Amino acid sequence: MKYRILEELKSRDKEYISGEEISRRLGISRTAVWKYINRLRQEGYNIESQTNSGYKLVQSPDILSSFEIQPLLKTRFIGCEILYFDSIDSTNTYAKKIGEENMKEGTVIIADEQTSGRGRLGRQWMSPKGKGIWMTILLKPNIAPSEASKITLAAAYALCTALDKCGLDVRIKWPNDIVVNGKKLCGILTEMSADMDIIKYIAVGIGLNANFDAHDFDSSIAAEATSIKIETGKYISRKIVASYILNEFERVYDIFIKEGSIKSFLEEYKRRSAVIGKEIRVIYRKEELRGKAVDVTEEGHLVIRLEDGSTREIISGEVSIRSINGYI
Ligand code: BT5
Repeated sequence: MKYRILEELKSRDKEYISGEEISRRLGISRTAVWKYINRLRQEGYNIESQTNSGYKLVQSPDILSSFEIQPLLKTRFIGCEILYFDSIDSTNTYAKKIGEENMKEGTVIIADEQTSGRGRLGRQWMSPKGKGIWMTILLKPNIAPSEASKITLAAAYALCTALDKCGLDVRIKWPNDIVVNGKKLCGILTEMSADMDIIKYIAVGIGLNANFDAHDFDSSIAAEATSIKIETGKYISRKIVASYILNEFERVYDIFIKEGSIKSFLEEYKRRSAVIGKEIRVIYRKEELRGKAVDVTEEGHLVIRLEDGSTREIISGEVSIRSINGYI
């Protein structure tokens, strides 16, 4: 009911609608209307009231609910179901719980805050309230499990094209980081449940730092992390950025599924790579490799030319890359 009242207010486009009209249209008492209006105010909706004119929506908060995001989507299936949480342990953990159930492909889980946000290999992901976009896209692709890591590449590429729209020049630090000016802006955590040759579901978790100020970062990551606000100097609307990401993700994912390959965006992906052409150090299954990153293959593997001149392909998912001098 709360959201039906919001719809009524939004339909007036910043003009007043009387409490009596809302109560008549929705079949509830005027006292009930008043109560719901107060709840919306508590959520951050700025609603003015005037004795003779009624209520007017002046401003909506930057909430990542389906109600706020869905009108901005141009997608067929990504985000058609959005599950929004004020606070959750981890959107990926939740996605894994519901992934086994009959959830629709493209369901998106978003939280304003994560209390146990996860990175790869049990690492922590800092996800404070209201500062970022913490979301997971649930997919059920009909592809071989061995192809799944390519979805991280597709997501990274889609994030780049989405972040272009925010005026940022971002780069991909293979396999799962998006960086800007050498600092980490966003991380991707792709998790899968599969039988031998069939995928049950894939959870693509995206953690994007939106409105952090420099002092908001924990001291352990402050030197390596950045946000859209720090880079552009402007507060951004998270719901708009979230909609860019979901729109772009569906576009790129559709290409990948239709063509069964990352070929059509691989060149552009490589152009945006933060590592190709750089001397890097790779920690791969506790072994340290040093060399030059020279390519990303159609399989999504990183090719390194080692110091002895031989080349080695590193598969996605188990690698940390640190340049010889620091984070990137
Ligand atoms: C990642 O792991 O970069 C994947 C992060 C995925 C987070 C999303 S949020 C929505 C969804 N739900 C989840 O629970 N997770 C996903 P990795 O490459 O392992 O990087 C983790 C490392 O990044 C940490 O060890 C820190 O050094 C650093 N880090 C932690 N929080 C950060 C932040 N907010 N910004 C930048 N760096 C961060």
